[in-house]
Amino acid sequence: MQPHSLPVPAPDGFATEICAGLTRPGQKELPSKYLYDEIGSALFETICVLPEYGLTRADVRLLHRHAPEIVSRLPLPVTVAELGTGSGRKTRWLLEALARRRPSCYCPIEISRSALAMCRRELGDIEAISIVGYEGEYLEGLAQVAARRRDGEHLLVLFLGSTIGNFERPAAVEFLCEVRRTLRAGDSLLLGTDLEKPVSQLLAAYDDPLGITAAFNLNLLARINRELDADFELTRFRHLARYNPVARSIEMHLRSTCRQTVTLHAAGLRLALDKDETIWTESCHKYAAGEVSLLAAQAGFRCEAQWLDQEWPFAESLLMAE
Ligand code: AVJ
Repeated sequence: MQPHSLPVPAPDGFATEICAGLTRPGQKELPSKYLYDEIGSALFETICVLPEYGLTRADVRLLHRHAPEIVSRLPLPVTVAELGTGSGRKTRWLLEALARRRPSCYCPIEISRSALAMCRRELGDIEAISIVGYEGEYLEGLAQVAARRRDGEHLLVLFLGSTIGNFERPAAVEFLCEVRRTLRAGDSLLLGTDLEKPVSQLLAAYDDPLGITAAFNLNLLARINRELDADFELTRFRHLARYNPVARSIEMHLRSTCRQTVTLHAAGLRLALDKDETIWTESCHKYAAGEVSLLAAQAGFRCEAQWLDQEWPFAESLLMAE
């Protein structure tokens, strides 16, 4: 069966959000969700197989190992909605375990069209799973999935890969509250979170010797050049990854190596950067395993079960909407 796609109506906020971030007083910033155009998504796939970046392998190991138990804890029938799928590869085990119990619907929600296409190619062959993709923002897509559910059908929301780590801690709670508001009691959320580990290990994971993460980060400027007719000179910027011990996050920045001006022609913006000034592009927050259930409780979820990876500290938590 040919999976189909329902577009989520969303105005093109790209230019607006890029300009807002670059003209902020003080620290300039760019939204990390825009790292994932076609090139960014391909670079991220490569990051996921780097020896220094154990996060994705830990996530996949946990899902592979515990898929039958995760499914056995869910009230059926269930529709699975995934927020940000990437290639969709790690979701296979869960969907296969679910399909053995009951034919179900899988709704990937992705802002990146190329990731959505990758996900369809990757998971389209699983029998007894029908795919309905949503191209758009997480909460808008989720609201549409929730609006289309049938009577007696539960929802399982997947938020894997520690994408929640991109939020500051208070914003993470607020986001979980928003998710909870679209759910009913008895629905559930499977949340993947990367856990705290030695800083040296984290820095190696976010500043790999091959420079793939640097390319991933710099591609955001290249994307702005392509899409907003801008003239960022990529050789005048350096990738920077640093640990923020207060926020307990890895921060990614792009450091300007000289005093320079940049023009974003399509957005009508001219920008001045000082030598060593940085543009903040991403934060990746790290959690303590016990912290997840506290976070969840603040948002109206009860932690039903948690699975930990020993090799690369990472947690998969099954949270039930109360
Ligand atoms: C996709 C947000 C989970 O935080 O590790 C990887 C993104 N950035 N290397 C992460 C990322 C640089 C990743 N998340």
